[in-house]
Amino acid sequence: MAHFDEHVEVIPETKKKVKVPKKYKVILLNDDYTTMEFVVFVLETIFHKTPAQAKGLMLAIHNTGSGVAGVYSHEIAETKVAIVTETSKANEYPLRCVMEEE
Ligand code: NFA
Repeated sequence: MAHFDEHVEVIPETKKKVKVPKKYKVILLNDDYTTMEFVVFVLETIFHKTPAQAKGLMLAIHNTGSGVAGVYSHEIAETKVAIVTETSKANEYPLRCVMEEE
């Protein structure tokens, strides 16, 4: 008697802490060669800005050197950067796009 549990393994509790996912700013950088029209096109098609928002943001990037096109999860931000970079290269523009932790 009193030997029911002699083969019972005790498994240590594993981590169960919930982490708040970080957010990332996707930033476009000004340059002297990319056309304003192409930047507006990128902002409308890849970042879903209205024509008025796209024009305003493009001018802000042109005037200040950079601007935030959107804020996303790590994976979505990486994908946006890749799509902007590939689309720019395909159109022979040097437009740069980077991500930065918010
Ligand atoms: N500076 C570019 C031009 O005058 C326009 C531009 C805006 C480029 C925003 C990149 C980002 N044609």
